[in-house]
Parts: sequence; structure tokens; C-alpha cells
Amino acid sequence: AKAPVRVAVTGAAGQIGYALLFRIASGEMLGKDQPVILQMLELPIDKAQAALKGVMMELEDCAFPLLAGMVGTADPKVAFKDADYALLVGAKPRGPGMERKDLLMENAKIFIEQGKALDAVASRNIKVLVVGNPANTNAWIAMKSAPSLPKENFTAMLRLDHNRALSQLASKTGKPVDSMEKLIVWGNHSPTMYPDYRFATIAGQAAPAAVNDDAWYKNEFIPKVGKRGAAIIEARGVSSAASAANAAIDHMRDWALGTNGKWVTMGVPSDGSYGIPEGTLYGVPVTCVGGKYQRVTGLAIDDFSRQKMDFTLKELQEEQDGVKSMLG
Ligand code: NAX
Repeated sequence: AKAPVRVAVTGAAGQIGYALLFRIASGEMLGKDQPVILQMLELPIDKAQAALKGVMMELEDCAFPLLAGMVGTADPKVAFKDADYALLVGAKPRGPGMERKDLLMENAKIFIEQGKALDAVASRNIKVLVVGNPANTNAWIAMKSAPSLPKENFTAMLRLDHNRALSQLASKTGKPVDSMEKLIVWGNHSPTMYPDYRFATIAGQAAPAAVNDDAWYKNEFIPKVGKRGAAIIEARGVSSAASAANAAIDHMRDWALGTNGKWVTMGVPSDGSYGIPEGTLYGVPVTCVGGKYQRVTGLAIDDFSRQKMDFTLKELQEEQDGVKSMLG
């Protein structure tokens, strides 16, 4: 049998945590032959710690054969100790009357502390996925705060946006989602993201031809994918949770176990390609093999795409500028 791996999850008592932990423990993320030890972090307040205890009781009650151990804590250095994977879900939500800038700063504090803790105690091969918003900038901050870890170990979640785009294309064309290849979502996990179907195929046919409705693509599809999170809040009264957890599972599973040549979208530090300044945490197409992601290179960028890609880049740069002074 395989040796267990350590999976840290922050915000473990939150709604995404509740949709995520049970799937990790059942083997959906790392495989049905991979035992896991869950190391769960919550805020050091009674209510959060009590809720975490309850989640751990339920995990116990599932008697998952692959769940080899559990740790519940309020200390990032305990949660991240020797961790092989970290899913950073917990973040400060926007409160009433809170400015965007304040939200950025509050989250910067969290991700500086957590980046430092990862730097100090995690496995040198740790794979980090940031889900908590603003996800790209939080991942960038954690990466900057962990100088002894390889930069490529830090990623942000664009997979929910990628999956949303796949489903919208499936319902437009009446073709199954698994007949689609080579879709991309460029940029920031925010309404400025750019879902790009120019290279995609749907059941072997070029996506633009299969859709055959450029006005729909530009005026309905792109904004709809971008505003999907808000539409879920409007309908449910709370933000996406099960679909976000599902995307986190997809992201980590593909990174760890490979995509068999399929393109997926991950937020990763740029290598300077596609006119994205080096280091910027930006959604790009990748394939994964042997526990590593590789960027899809050499794609042509047309004027429409350039403008969309620069727009979402500008937002990311503004976010980075807003927190730069805190990074020392
Ligand atoms: P909840 O408020 O239900 O849960 C968050 C949990 O994190 C809470 O239990 C809280 O106590 C805990 N927490 C807060 N700060 C913490 C810290 N410093 N250390 C440890 N735990 C901490 O939110 P939920 O719906 O689970 O969403 C979590 C985050 O995911 C939010 O920032 C949300 O905006 C973000 N999302 C990101 C998505 C993406 O695609 N990247 C999509 C879904 C979601 O909106």
C-alpha cells in the first residue's frame, strides 16, 4: 500500500471546506489507492474551532478507508507541517461597506502569514492551490512570502471558470462536455477573465464553427461565464460551494495525476510568455504530466484576445500594486 500524503485545507469549516474534505478523504482527488492525512486549519475563534470539530466528527463517521489521520488546528505551522498539498480556501470575505482595497489588505495579511508558514514547515515539493479570493493575488502573495519554495508550486484556481465555460458551450451546441478540448480561460479569477474558444474543438470540429454565432460568443458567453459567480449568489443566497470544491478537486487531481495531454486552465506564475510579465499569477492553458504542469506555448494572440488579456492583466497589476508595500 502507498504511504499516506499530507493534505492541508484552510477554511475547513466553511461551505467549500464542507463540500471538499469528504471528497478528498474518499480518494477522488489523489486516487482510490492513495491514503491521506487531513490537516485542517480554522480561525482561532470558538465558533470556528467548534464547527471544525463537528466536521472532523463527521469525517470520522464516514469511516473512509483512505483517511489515515486528521489534525484540526488554528496554527498554520501545525496545519502545513510536512504538507504535500495545500488547498488555501479560508479568506476574509467582503463585509458591508468594505472597500476593495481594504479587502485586499486584509487578505494580504492572511496570505503573508500562511506563505511564511508554508516556507518554514511544508514539504519542499508541496503543491499549493489558492481558492480564497482574490485568488490570483492571494496566491501571488503566498508565493512571494515563501522564497525557499519553488515558485511553480503556487497556483490559483481558474478551474471553476474553465468548467463553467465548458458547460455553457455544451448547452449551446448540444454536445457533451467531454467532447471538448483545448478551451482556455486567461487571466484573473474575476469577471475580467477571458474565456477563449479559438483553439477549442467540440466533437472534433473547431469550436467557432461548431458554435457558429460570434455575437453570442462575444456578447453573451464571455460575460455570462464572468458573471456566473454573481448569478449563483443571486439564486442561492450564498456563493458557489459544491462547484468550487469540485473545481479544486479537478485542479489538484490533474496536477498530481496528469491530464493525458488534455489542456486545462491553471493560474500560475507567468514565465513572460504571451506578454504577461514574469511572475504574475495568471490563468493560462497547461497540460500536466508527472506531477508537473507545462504551459501550452506558441498560441497566436489576435487583437480581440490581446485587448481582453491586457484588460484582465491590468486588474491583476492593480491588485498587486495595492498590496506590494506590505510584502517588504
Ligand atoms: P465561508 O465563509 O463559508 O468559509 C470560509 C472559512 O474560512 C470560514 O470557516 C472561516 O472561518 C475560515 N477562515 C477565514 N480566514 C481564515 C484564516 N486566516 N485561516 C483559516 N481559516 C480561515 O466561505 P466559502 O464559501 O467556503 O469560500 C471560501 C473562499 O473561496 C472565499 O474567499 C470565496 O470568495 C472563495 N471562492 C473562490 C472561488 C474560485 O473560483 N477561486 C469560487 C468560489 C468561492 O467564491
